[in-house]
Amino acid sequence: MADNTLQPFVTALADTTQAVEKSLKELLRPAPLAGEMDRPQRLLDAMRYSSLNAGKRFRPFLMIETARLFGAESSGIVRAAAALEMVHCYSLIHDDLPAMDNDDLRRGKLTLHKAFDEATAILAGDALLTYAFDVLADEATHEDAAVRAKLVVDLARSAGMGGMVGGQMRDLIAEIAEFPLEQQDIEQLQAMKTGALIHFAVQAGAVFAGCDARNAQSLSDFGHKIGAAFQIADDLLDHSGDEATMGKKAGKDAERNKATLVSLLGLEESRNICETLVREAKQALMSVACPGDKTVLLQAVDFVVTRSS
Ligand code: GRG
Repeated sequence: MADNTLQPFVTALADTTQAVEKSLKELLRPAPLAGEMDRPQRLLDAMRYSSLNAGKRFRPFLMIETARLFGAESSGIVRAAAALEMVHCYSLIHDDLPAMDNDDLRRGKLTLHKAFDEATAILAGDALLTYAFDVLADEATHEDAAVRAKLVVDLARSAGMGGMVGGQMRDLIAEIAEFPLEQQDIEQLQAMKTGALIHFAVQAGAVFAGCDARNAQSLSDFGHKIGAAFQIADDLLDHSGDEATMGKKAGKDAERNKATLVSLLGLEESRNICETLVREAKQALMSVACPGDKTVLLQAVDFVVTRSS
């Protein structure tokens, strides 16, 4: 996965993975909550299949470590990180459907619609998305209702029509467009489709930490830059990565005529843009005034562009 020189980051990511898996298991238990009538076993199985024991948990890591910069640590932050991972997993489930990318492999195993069936995959995605907002709005996530409301609104705007879903729409339209998109349109599409949830991870960490406006702005810049670098690195991996290591099909972007910087500008220019984003992300992070150690987040920036899956 990551290069060995990133050891503190690798350890912190493993800690996040363990904490978030535990929280997801607990949240996806069979017993219904007050107000729920029942949790159908097949739906729970499908939700668990797609959200447990896999995935890098990079977004939860960003949320938890951003909050930790300011000494904020709580079981509520882990719940919020699990909620974000649920939204991410829903997006992957729906993205893999025949009506979208029509993929057979995700995180090294059969996609949900292949392992179960299409209707179950749609419902599992719907249920993960809905449940994420339940988790954020619950008092166990934060005692202050205003904080919970902010998390809910921020996630809705990052994941919805003006964020991830809107970006996915643009992505699908671009596949069949007569002319290739221009660079700034691709950048906006990617900021919406991929960047918005990554930005939310950092933004939510800042909310839990109760950051002042200046630090929140620096962290927002950090979130945007690391999100943009993440997507370009993903496109570079799709072009030259190894299918077995990635746990998903490679070469899909060219096959599906995806609008990417790699297809528009080529490998070298895309790598240059990615390197610039890495520098700018680190600068934004360095300008945050906080008591905590920034090492693992700085290393996370390097991980984004050196990862092999
Ligand atoms: C269907 C509403 C809807 C949105 C789909 C997430 C997404 C939008 C599409 C996925 C296509 C894709 C591969 C985008 C590139 C960036 C990305 C989200 C990669 C997957 O995230 P990772 O690498 O995955 O963090 P893991 O499996 O490690 O969690």
